[in-house]
Amino acid sequence: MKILHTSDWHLGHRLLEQSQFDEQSLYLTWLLEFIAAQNIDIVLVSGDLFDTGVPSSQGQKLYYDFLIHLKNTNCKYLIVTGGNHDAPSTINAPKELLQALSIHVVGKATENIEDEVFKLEVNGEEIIIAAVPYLRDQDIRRAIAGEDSQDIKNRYKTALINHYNEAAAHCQKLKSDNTVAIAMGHLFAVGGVTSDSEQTIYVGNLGDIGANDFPSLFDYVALGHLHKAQQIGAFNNIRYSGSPYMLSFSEANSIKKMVVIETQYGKIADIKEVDVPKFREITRIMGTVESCIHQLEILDKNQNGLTPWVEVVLENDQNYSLGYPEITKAAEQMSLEVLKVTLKNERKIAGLESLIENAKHIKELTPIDVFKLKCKELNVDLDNDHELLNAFYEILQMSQEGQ
Ligand SMILES: [Mn+2]
Repeated sequence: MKILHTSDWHLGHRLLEQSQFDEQSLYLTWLLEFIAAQNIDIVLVSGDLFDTGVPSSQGQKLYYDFLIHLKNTNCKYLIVTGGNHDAPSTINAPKELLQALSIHVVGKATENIEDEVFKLEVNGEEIIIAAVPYLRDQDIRRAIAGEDSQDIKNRYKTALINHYNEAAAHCQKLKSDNTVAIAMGHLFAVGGVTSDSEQTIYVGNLGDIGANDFPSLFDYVALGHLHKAQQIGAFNNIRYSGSPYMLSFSEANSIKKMVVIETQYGKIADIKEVDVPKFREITRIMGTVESCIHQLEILDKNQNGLTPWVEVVLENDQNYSLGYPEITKAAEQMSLEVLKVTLKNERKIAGLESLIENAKHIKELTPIDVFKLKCKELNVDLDNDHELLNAFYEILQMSQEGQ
């Protein structure tokens, strides 16, 4: 059977206040054709189906239209888990109705782990899916009741691992020898063997888990949360599919992917990345005012598809107040849109510099130390903002991977 792993559709997402409805809609139309042409049996969406907890009616319509059209393909099952952007109640509201259509939704961690595990059958072949959603601290804390309360720093991480172990134990009960088991997840997993040196800084109270923390029972782990497609360290079978279209200029020029997993005789026979077509050019150009205008002209000539969106980053020696109107004026003549013009090094670091001056040399500080100092300076309470710290770790890992 063929399983399609996707995540992070972020339906309803806007880029710099511009609606991305058009590329979302084109993606879903293309996806339906892909599912039909490739005879996909099961589709997985590993979290962040919607961009916000209260999605726009337009975003919801995209989802429900997709579900209706999916019924016209040979796809037997769809499994959707909630991500950190989703409101569990939004995902779960139509649960019973969707279940009648072989669509399973898990908006948040369930009371009983049994409710996150699905044993499915496609043409006589069985498969088990542990549809683990994004695990909020308050949803899984019960899992560590009675454990060492002093280990507060690692309690969330421990709870995460416990949750996956419980899911695996339940899969084991349902599983015969020739059954593939797949786990889903929406979290930040640290790169396995290749990033050992950085690994220690990612633990602590964030609870990020590494490739080795996933129970070996799972033949494949279908992750969401990071928007760039990637495998975790050396593990070909633990992957992020990435988002199917660009959600920020930082992803400009990247190729969007999905993953197709093929099983045969109860084993994984093939894991293959599939490129998603680019329905809109979203790009970032850099240079002097003159060079940027030249690059815009080239882009304008070569465009196809939806109106390209561009971020222009001017070199630091450029005069912004002269360059900005010059660029927007030039762009008015073209059929592309410049959404943002910035100077390369706009952010001021003076505040931070004075902050660490009396502490120690900056080289003695880790990036996380610097980030914490900066948050302190801005009166941001990091202890109560896991998401912010999590986002920082993500960016840090990406930059260390040289992206
Ligand atoms: Mn996401």
